[in-house]
Amino acid sequence: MAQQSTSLGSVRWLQIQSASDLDLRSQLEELIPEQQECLKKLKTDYGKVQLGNITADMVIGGMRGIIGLLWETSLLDPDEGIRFRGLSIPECQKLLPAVNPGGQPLPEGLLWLLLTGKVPSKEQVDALSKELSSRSSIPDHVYKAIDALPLSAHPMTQFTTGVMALQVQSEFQKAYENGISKAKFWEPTYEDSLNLIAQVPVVASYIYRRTYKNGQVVAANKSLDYGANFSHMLGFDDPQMLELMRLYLTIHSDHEGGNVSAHTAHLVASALSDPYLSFGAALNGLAGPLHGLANQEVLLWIKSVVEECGENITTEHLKDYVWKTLKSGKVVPGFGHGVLRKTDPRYTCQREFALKHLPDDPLFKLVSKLYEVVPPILTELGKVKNPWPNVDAHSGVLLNHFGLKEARYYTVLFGVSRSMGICSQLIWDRALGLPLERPKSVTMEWLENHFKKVSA
Ligand code: AMX
Repeated sequence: MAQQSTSLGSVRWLQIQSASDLDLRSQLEELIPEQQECLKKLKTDYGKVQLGNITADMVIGGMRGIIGLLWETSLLDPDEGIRFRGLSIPECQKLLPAVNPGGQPLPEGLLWLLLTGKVPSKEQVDALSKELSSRSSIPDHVYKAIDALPLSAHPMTQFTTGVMALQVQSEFQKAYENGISKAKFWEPTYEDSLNLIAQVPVVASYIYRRTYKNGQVVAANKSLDYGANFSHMLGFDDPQMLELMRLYLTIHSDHEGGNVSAHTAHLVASALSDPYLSFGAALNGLAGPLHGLANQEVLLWIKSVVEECGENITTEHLKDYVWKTLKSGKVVPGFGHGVLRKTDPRYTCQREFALKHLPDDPLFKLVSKLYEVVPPILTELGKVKNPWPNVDAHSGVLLNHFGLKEARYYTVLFGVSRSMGICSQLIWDRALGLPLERPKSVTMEWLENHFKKVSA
């Protein structure tokens, strides 16, 4: 096994694998005892050391800035953006295996990285692609559960329903009922997680075809990689769209632990709910407009601009439109973030993709114009902590360009990708034996009395 130099700093386990070791699960079997020891040592050495101060503003303001979770798979820097196991998005684009040299990373490679902290070889990624493909069959009752919903049901409602119907197969639930020992919890969690990650594209594409293409389902092509096969099952085979899907699934996978969907999964799983229950809960959080649904909202909002003012709207008119949105008490979707304080690198890499593949697309041009117009306006408002665009400001126009135009479906794509980040961490939650999550809540009266007492 060749060791990569540590020039990328914080990457703890970055190694290039030899082609011989193709089994992801056996990699984890090696890593888990090592990481359990690390956590034990951390608790012994620093367990009682204080970590920051909590103010009333943080308690009232949605726990912003409170360090309160362990999340191993990724870390978010307010200025730099996301790092997956220490690797930034451009580093992932450079180091993770691709179908073609210099192409977009294969999402299976990212999954391997998230789970092990190691950059996989192309052979390992190919083996994982095959494994996911072999785990992707869907029991009939799942389709029936989805079909019980009207076609008008929001695709995210259909998606959660599908995931909940898959839950009846949970290996973790069965093992728990059979009295599995705590030390082995991670094993059925791993099985459920890989099954779930393998199954969600099939369920998601079924929902798309059912809702928008008269139920004409496209069969899987098992020779394709995970992202390409998903795009194929949705009905899109343009090679550029396949590359977009690989990029899309890679960059939406994980965004550390405190965002609504990741935190929800972690919280629910802390009650030893299985990965299906936990991921289903996460999807319900992702379906909120301040979180994952923002990608739908962005495209609908952009289309409303075009409808009212045309594609060639002037900068001055666009400014007026943004102000009109704000004055009607709405947010500008796709801008702002709970943690980020600069342009989201997930936005930047999508912009680079657009500049390369669709520079003349009129909606891309509008998105570029918004990049100039919106931040100064949000800054002028005076209260917005981050005026810059986030991931959702860009994804819709790319999908729209390649024919995936149904904005109400977009959050499902986000959810498919998020299964990789969330499930990777859930496996580590069980491997590290992380406990039930139970923060303390207080009332306004409690806070008032507390501050009176401490200031007396
Ligand atoms: N448009 C208008 N107002 C905005 C704004 C935006 N894009 N972003 C923040 N603000 C407002 C907030 O609503 C808040 O107003 P209030 O004090 O009157 O309630 C004020 O600015 C301060 O908010 P903040 O501390 O800067 O942001 P936050 O951490 O509370 O919220 C977020 C972050 C993302 C919910 C917010 O920026 C937002 O609503 N953005 C638009 C929706 C969006 O794009 N969401 C997707 C985020 C990425 C993701 O999860 N997929």
